[in-house]
Amino acid sequence: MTKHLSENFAWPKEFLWGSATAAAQIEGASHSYGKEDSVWDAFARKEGVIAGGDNLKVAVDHYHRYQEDVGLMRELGLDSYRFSTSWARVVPGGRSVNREGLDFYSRLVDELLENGILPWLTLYHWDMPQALEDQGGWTNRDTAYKFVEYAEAIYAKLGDRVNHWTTFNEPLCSSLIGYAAGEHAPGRQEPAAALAAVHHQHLGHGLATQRLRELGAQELGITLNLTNAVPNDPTDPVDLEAARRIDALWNRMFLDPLLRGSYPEDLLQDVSGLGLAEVIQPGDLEIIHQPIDFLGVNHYHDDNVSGHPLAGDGPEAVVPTDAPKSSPFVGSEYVTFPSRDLPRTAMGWEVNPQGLRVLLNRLKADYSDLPALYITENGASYTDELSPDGTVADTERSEYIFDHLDAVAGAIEDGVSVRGYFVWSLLDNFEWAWGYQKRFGIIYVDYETQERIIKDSGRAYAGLIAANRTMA
Ligand code: GBH
Repeated sequence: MTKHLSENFAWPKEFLWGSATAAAQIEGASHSYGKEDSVWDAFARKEGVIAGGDNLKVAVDHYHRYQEDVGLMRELGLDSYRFSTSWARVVPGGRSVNREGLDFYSRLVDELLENGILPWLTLYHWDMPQALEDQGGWTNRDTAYKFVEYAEAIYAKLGDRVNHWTTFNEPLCSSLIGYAAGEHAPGRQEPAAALAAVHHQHLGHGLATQRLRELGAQELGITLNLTNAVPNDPTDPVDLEAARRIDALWNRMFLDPLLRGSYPEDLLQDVSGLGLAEVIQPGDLEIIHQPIDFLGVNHYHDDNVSGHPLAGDGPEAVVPTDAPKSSPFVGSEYVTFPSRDLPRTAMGWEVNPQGLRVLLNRLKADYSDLPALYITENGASYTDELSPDGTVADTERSEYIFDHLDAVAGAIEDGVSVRGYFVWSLLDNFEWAWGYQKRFGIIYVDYETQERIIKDSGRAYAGLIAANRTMA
């Protein structure tokens, strides 16, 4: 690996070094110990929606191997572990609370604390009980209230030991990709439903934040995936307009209600006719605009955006109607993402680390009430080879991680308050629509034997953490 600024940077003393996973991607035991179908279990049974026909039944068997996995976290020297609880495990069938499910998370939290690792808990990383989806899922306003009941159940069990609570992980994905593009569960392709899903997740966030605060939760926040929308040609008004739309839909549609208590005006215009305004009830935005203690930022890549000219002129201009509708770009289906001359990961995503510095600075500049920032996900998929000597020389992943840490260090130098970094992911795991074909772990998993092997990137990351501990 080449030398990086982040290796000699004076990281803030309290900077949190972590790694992240999500329940559905690692646990397995998908129909055991009282757990029933999540939307992802049901989705995976459909023909042709998951690469290789993969499913979540065993995943990386974390449910049975959590002690070994916490041992590995300790070996890496992690300060904190970001994980999620499964709604479908804790409230199977959306009915009553499953004690066995809660006990599992209780054992996990105890194991973490005994090993000196701070638990960083996310309530929703996409695995709603299928029974609730059958009642409309996130298009149904009641789901926001059901989410609060689920949050209360978890808090009652773990509130004495968990201080860091994240309501949602990337509501963009579980709304736009799940309900509009249909590439994620529940696999619906209905733009209006996707916007209702956005609003009801926001509402669920606000209500749960209020309730957990009343119950005494210490640190409350949400995680968003944020992506710079870069105009392909910054001198072309068509590209600038396309980038504005994507920024409104992918970033500001989430940031503004949470941090300002309103949806962006330009977004409301872009998606007018798709029912968003109709699902917003009086008082909702006050609930959504709860004070939060941190904002989690997931960042992987920038989007290079171009557009087609609008049909018509001035305020009468409209998006051409021949646009493909089955896309996550609700109301902006006509935009295109031309490829640039940049390296790419195995996902095909551009590698452009300084984009993260730009993004963090933009958040600081645009939101006066910005809470503390944590990078709650950043990482990369590459084709890993397990060599005969039992090592994985994933130099590209190490470079990716350290290049992004350089960008975080740069943002801290610029005066942005970034308090921690969680690598995605601790373990190779079920990569949603890509099944087990894409590996993101800093720990390799042999899917036949479930053997875990720390990759070179994991060792490099552990080295950085250790160096900072000595300096502190
Ligand atoms: C995260 O989402 C998830 O939280 C995590 O569970 C997942 O395993 C991890 O990332 C890796 O995928 O349509 O080609 O322009 C990632 C968020 C949002 C990143 C959509 C890619 C668009 C790619 N993703 N984004 S494209």
